[in-house]
Amino acid sequence: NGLRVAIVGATGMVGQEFVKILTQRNFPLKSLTLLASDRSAGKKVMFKGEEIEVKETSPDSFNDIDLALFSAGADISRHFSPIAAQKGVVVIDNSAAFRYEADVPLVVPEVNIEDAKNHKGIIANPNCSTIQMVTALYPLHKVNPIKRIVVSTYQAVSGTGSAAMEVLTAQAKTVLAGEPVTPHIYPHQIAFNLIPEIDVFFDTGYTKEEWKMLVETRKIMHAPAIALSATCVRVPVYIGHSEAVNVEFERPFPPTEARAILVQAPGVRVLDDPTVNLYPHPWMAAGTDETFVGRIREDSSHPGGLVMWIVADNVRKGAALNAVQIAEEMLKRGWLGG
Ligand code: 2RA
Repeated sequence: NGLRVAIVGATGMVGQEFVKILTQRNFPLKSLTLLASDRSAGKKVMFKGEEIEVKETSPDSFNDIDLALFSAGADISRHFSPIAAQKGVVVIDNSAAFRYEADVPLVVPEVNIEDAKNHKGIIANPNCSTIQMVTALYPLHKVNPIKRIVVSTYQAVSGTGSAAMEVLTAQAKTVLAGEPVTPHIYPHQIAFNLIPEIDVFFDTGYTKEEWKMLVETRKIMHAPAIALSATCVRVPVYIGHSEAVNVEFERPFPPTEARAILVQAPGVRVLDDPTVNLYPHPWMAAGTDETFVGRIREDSSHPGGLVMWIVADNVRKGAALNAVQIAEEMLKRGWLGG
């Protein structure tokens, strides 16, 4: 038994994490097909001690497949996801291609797995910065509805891909050698710097990454009235997105009550004791599966409001793990395979 799974974008950063996570979680596999562009076709990837050859993605790639995990960019998803879905494949797509379509579920398992039930073949994986934030905020929203969120993000370069990680390394060495840096991939030097620009700018002055946090949070939490303002910043960190979040609720929310709820929340780990410098940070979060929360305190600018610091591995919970968890939960409910 098990599922016939295809990974599209298998040689990319998230694609490789899919392979790792399927192994780590012992996902029930009947077969694993690794797909990528013609440039990557022929590469070998180790899986459970065996070498699997990467094939070029084509329509026929999806014959006899039950589940396809996509992380190959929006263009590839837009082209191949409907072809796969037509063949009866369940697609979980990590790109932004279908996230905002009304009839495509946008799912964080700890928040709205029920939405996955009514899929029409494609389920969208949310943006990494949205996933960790709603994983932490939804348990609070359930007991005391959120009215307004102000969030600043500190996003690792792995969000851009493995080439961006190499750029950070190279630029750091260049700076330490006292030589001038030529910007690459990013509009400015990223080593020892901060870049408040992720994705394109809109004429509102917000970027598309900031817009995604607003639209996706409302859709996942079924809370169209939530007000949200985001500032998304690229930081010289390899793995792990961090977020400073101010939250206003319908009623005052004492930090002690919030902390007690978060300690029980699915997928959340509270690390919050300033007396021993205990709070999450990207270096400790990289490679883990949880969404970490610390620095929980009353918002001094809005009595009854909360401020907190949320950190997660953007390649795992922010992308590959969340998608695999959707598949696991669908399997449990009989919405997949069988
Ligand atoms: C980023 N959230 O961090 C975007 C896409 N992964 O670049």
